[in-house]
Amino acid sequence: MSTTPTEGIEALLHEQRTFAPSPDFVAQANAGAELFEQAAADREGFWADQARKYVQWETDFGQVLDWSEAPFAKWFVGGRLNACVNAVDRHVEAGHGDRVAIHWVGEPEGDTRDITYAELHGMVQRAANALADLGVGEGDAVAIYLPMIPEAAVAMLACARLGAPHSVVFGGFSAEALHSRIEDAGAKVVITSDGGYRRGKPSGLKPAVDAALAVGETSVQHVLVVQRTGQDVEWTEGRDVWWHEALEAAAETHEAQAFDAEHPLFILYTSGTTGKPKGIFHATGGYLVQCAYTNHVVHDVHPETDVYWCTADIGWVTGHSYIVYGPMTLGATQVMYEGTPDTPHQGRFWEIVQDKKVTILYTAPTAIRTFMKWGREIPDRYDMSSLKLLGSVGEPINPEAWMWYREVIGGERCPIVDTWWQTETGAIMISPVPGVTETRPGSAQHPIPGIVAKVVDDMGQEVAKGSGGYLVLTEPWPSMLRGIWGDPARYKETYWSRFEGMYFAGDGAKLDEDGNIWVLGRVDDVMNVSGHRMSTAEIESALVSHPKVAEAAVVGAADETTGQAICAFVILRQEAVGEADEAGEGQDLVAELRNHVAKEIGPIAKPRQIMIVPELPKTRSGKIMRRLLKDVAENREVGDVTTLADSSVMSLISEGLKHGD
Ligand code: 6R9
Repeated sequence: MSTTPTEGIEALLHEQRTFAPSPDFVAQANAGAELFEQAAADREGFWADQARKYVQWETDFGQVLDWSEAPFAKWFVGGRLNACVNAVDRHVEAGHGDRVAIHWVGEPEGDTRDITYAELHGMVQRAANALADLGVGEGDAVAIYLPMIPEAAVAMLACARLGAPHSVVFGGFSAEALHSRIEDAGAKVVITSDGGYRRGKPSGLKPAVDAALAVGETSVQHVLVVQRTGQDVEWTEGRDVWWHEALEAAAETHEAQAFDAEHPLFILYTSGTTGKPKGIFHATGGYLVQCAYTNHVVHDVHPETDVYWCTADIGWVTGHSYIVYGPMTLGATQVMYEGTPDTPHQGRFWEIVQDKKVTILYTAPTAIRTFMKWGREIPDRYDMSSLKLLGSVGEPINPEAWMWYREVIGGERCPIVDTWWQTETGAIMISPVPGVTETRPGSAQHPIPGIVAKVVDDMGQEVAKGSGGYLVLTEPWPSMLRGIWGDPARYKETYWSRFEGMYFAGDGAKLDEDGNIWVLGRVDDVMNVSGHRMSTAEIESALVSHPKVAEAAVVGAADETTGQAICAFVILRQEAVGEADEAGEGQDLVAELRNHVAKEIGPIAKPRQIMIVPELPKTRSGKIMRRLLKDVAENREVGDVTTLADSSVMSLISEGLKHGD
């Protein structure tokens, strides 16, 4: 069985099975083959049509794309709009106020809320007024650090309503990580909650905000606190404000103003190849257009009839584009779930699908592989006949997981869309179009209409069918990132310098004989753990910040469930070596280091394995040869060591590890 995304890729490319959509699906599908023709005939004209179809403009745009200062793009030039009005107000105005926007399912059983578009409208207006009362206005950044509760979506939309870029920080990140993100964006307000539920227990969030703001000078003037768990919180008078009190005190109606299409909508931090996370920022118009368009043609959302569920956390880009901005701009009904898939039992997801009659499910391969491990008896207990389409995102999906998803979850009737995209691309780029494409297990297949993607070799030349190379985007697209917050040079350098005039995605890919694209995973020092991007450099610097660590090297090793797992090799400082040698101390130290990483970055960054070694393999120029460490971490015969400065290092490492067992 090939269990990892990149292992056995040769075998993958011989995958011959294809699945055509059923006539029933085709008959109701939002998109047909003509969409490809329209986009190919006139790409910019095509995007102009989508922009006017999916988004309500306060002022229509003139020029579709201004690429004169490439790679800095302007889309829908001169257009003015309000993202929140598009996601909320206009559905109420169109008479759909009674439609449920969010079927919210809390982690504790029975803790649910249904929120209609009319109710959402009331909430975003009050929240916008409350933020304005705290001094937030156009261009002021707001950090959001919340669990998966409706207020997270409301907070984002209220910011958008004011033209205040939001920066959502995943609730699993530590105080340290939160601090650097708050300060990099210069956030004026932080929106958080007392806590959230995780695996049946309340756990605190506000303490991390308090700690993040205690680090030193801060740009933050106020902290808005949602009451979720009711647990005790420390309170800083004058700074902290209860969300419910602020909303109650705020005016009921808020007149939204339109902003320029290029006005920044949000910043979202993602791991890069250096230790410093990149603040990716997106502009309002193009982003909204592509989110709504893709949610309509790829997920095939029919707002009047579907119940859509994207299982991502709002702290990741998938939650931004496919919980908040895509589905809500369409006026869809969706499920939002607070907890983990195994709380209180391993059938929780399927129980939700059954109870809420979910028709479209969008989740990640790591979750699918976990469900496979738990066994099909669990989903088999539930009635999932409501499902009509399944989606996958975040990492390559191996054909076994794809087939299991199709058979066990989709009852062999639902098309699967394997969607490739990134925080930077803002919305889906490569994916089957479900009423058109004959799907092939394990491949994201082809760019969607309006997008141009290629696989190129080292020299930037397109590769032949059957060959591999780098995934690039050769034309700008509406939801493309507009830059890295405060660092235009890094934007150019990271994405636009590898190949002349092309966006370098950082992923390796192959073309099969039929021209399908198979995305293989990162070719840089970014790992993909359960669909979350983690930088080797960031974890290395967290390890080295521990007083007992002299040097660290981190690699992503293949893992059956999480795709990749974090494996760290650590050289101790001289004074710590003796200590670790004493019986039992080594294990304690490993635990201490894992906790240290959790404290610095967050529990998701905890290495699966930390190996204490006497040396690290380096080239003569001093570069750590992660390839060799990967061999060790994956229990393989160590590869070519001829470029090592000291070729005995690898045997030293292997010897040390054997004794260490
Ligand atoms: C949306 C999201 C982006 C990286 C990307 C790639 C990997 C995402 C994938 C996929 C293969 C897919 N990735 N979707 N690889 N097939 N369908 O995940 O954004 O967190 O920025 O990660 O995830 O390596 O470069 P982000």
